[in-house]
Amino acid sequence: MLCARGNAGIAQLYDPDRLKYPLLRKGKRGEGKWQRLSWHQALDYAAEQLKTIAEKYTRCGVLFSPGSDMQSTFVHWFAEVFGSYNVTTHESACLLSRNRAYLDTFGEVPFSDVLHTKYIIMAGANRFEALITPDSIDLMTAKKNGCKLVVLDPRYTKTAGLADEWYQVRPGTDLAFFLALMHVIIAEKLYDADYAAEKLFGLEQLGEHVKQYSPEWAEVECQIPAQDIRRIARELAAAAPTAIVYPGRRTSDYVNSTQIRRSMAILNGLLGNWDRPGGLLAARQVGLSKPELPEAPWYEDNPEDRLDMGRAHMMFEEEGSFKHMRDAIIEAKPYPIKGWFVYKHNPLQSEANRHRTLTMMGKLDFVLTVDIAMSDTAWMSDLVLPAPSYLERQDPASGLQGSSACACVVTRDPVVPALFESKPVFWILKELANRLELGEYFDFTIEDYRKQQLKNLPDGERALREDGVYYNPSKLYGVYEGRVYKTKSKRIELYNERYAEMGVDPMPVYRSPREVPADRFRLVVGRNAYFTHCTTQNNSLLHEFMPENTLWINPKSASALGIQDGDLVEVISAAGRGELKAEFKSGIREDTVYMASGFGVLSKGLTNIYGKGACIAEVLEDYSDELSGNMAMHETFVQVTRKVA
Ligand SMILES: Nc1nc2c(c(=O)[nH]1)N[C@H]1C(S)=C(S)[C@@H](COP(=O)(O)OP(=O)(O)OC[C@H]3O[C@@H](n4cnc5c(=O)[nH]c(N)nc54)[C@H](O)[C@@H]3O)O[C@H]1N2
Ligand SMILES: Nc1nc2c(c(=O)[nH]1)N[C@H]1C(S)=C(S)[C@@H](COP(=O)(O)OP(=O)(O)OC[C@H]3O[C@@H](n4cnc5c(=O)[nH]c(N)nc54)[C@H](O)[C@@H]3O)O[C@H]1N2
Ligand SMILES: [Mo]
Repeated sequence: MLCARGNAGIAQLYDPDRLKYPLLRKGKRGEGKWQRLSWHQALDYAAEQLKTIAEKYTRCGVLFSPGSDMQSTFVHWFAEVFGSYNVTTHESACLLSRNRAYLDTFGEVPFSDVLHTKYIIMAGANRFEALITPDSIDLMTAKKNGCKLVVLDPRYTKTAGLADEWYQVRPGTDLAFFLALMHVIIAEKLYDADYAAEKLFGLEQLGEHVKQYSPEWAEVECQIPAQDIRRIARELAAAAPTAIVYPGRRTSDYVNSTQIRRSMAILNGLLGNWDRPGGLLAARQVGLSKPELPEAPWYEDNPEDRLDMGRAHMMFEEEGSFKHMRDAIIEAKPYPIKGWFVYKHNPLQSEANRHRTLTMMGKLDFVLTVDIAMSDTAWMSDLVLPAPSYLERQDPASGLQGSSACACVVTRDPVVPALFESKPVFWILKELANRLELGEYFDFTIEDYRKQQLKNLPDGERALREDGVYYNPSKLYGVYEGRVYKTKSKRIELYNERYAEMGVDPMPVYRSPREVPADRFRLVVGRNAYFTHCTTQNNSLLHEFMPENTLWINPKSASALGIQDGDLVEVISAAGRGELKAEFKSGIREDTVYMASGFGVLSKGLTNIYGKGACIAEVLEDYSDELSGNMAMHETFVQVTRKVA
């Protein structure tokens, strides 16, 4: 199960660039002048700043952004008792559009039973590089067992390389492909009519709607041959219900991502694969209990809503949207935010349009970052607090579902004591709570918390202690028997009435993406297997694999611009620019370029990578999905020119 990053974890633990003690900014933001503080001084200072902002701007004047790890739950809890509902995480740069689409089709976000399926269409996902380890392993096993894998990607990824069929789809047009698949399946009546009558809502409307979307029509849009679309539709239907249109993971790509993902969800509905072996399964309950905590206080003077409220049609209430939050902070509308508590989140590298994030930070009086390294966001903060890495921490228990079968409870105990003066965020929050007269809400230990979480799992504590993991042997298939879907119609919604009422297309309507101008390329983003987002680039072991990022460019397009393999090029968009080496890749479309994230850092505290490569977050413009407010990172066009050395 260990991938390169897990194997290289020890170099993260002993990275000489680790943050070692609390640091207070001295010079201008980003100047890199720091004063070492004791924990006592640092916490007093932070509490003072938070109090001042709360008094002047209400408690919602502080934004919290907890990235995802097993202690971020405490940051959410702290925000709640402190009294701010302005919380936003990395999720609105990740998967919210997919979640929106599945919730609005099935009433919940499913897992795919990759291991047992016979046919998978994977579009806009790269499971053999963007590793979700159990799922990636399942996909490999399924393939060995004869499952057919069809991949759509404008780049020849490792997943494309191992697929049975790979289509270099025109970016932003997957919707045309999926609508055409439905066109064939419905026209040729390749679905299970009894199942449809019982479980599906709106099949008639869908049938009418997709009449216009023939494979011949789709071919012009997505550049996948009509005969292949027709054949794939028939193969898919023949394999159904043991067939999956893979729901995907990071779907922060287009302005209509929710509708693209909804077309995939609807197609899954038509395949009848829900709750069946080799299909889409409901998330499993692993049996953790929610610890009892005191009721959070209510603050009368707070504004009515989150700051980003209403900026997109259907945002998630607890998540909002980083993009819209940032816009609202810059505009100070409808009210000002002046403080920012950042935990394990590095928006200056992970959110599109770095200049905008810097502008937002310019509006803030106090930015506090808790990290293990001097990330770009830490570098631009006022107070930086050192945290222990995952090998040095005790964490609460956490439910984890890596694949359909792998639903388990995990936890973490330290392998080595915390290095330097690093302190877990739980401790930091407890100390801050004490200083803000909120101590009663943090009057527990992680051990107490974990005990409460495990109280309904008789074998839980033993399993975690001895096996390191607790598997809940709950039922995998058929959990929806006798149950209704959590949708308005109580069925699988091919047609969504709620959308129609809100003036949103109740079934996905195809609109052609903006044409890439002749002298530009579309920039797309994506993972590689060495790095976790923008975290492990500076890890000395992984750094050897990939010391800098390059611009993937098709040799034909490059040659037309006088660019040779390895030349330094400048990449310019309306948002920003970067300089990096060109790398010839014959497997990327001629109208598309790609670069990995996490390079071109501002922080001089990341000594292996400072000065290397370009920052994609600077180049990406800040489009967003119209429905969910999720970032849309594949909408940026760039100009590429050779730099004369
Ligand atoms: N090694 C590693 N593994 C990870 C992570 C990591 O940081 N490192 N992060 C984890 C996380 S948080 C996530 S969300 C997942 C992400 O997992 P995925 O969503 O599977 O991964 P991405 O790399 O974002 O892959 C998106 C792919 O879509 C392609 N693409 C771009 N435009 C289009 C288009 O219009 N149509 C189609 N069909 N394809 C297009 C891109 O070229 C890219 O290969 O990975 C997880 N696994
Ligand atoms: N260009 C581009 N942008 C993207 C993506 C992309 O593919 N390309 N993917 C998007 C997706 S899917 C996601 S999920 C987001 C992820 O975006 P982020 O969550 O911002 O990225 P990470 O790199 O996971 O982590 C952020 C910070 O956590 C710190 N950190 C790591 N371990 C620990 C720890 O144990 N404790 C503490 N306190 N800090 C720690 C790291 O040093 C880093 O500064 O990025 C999104 N943005
Ligand atoms: Mo993600």
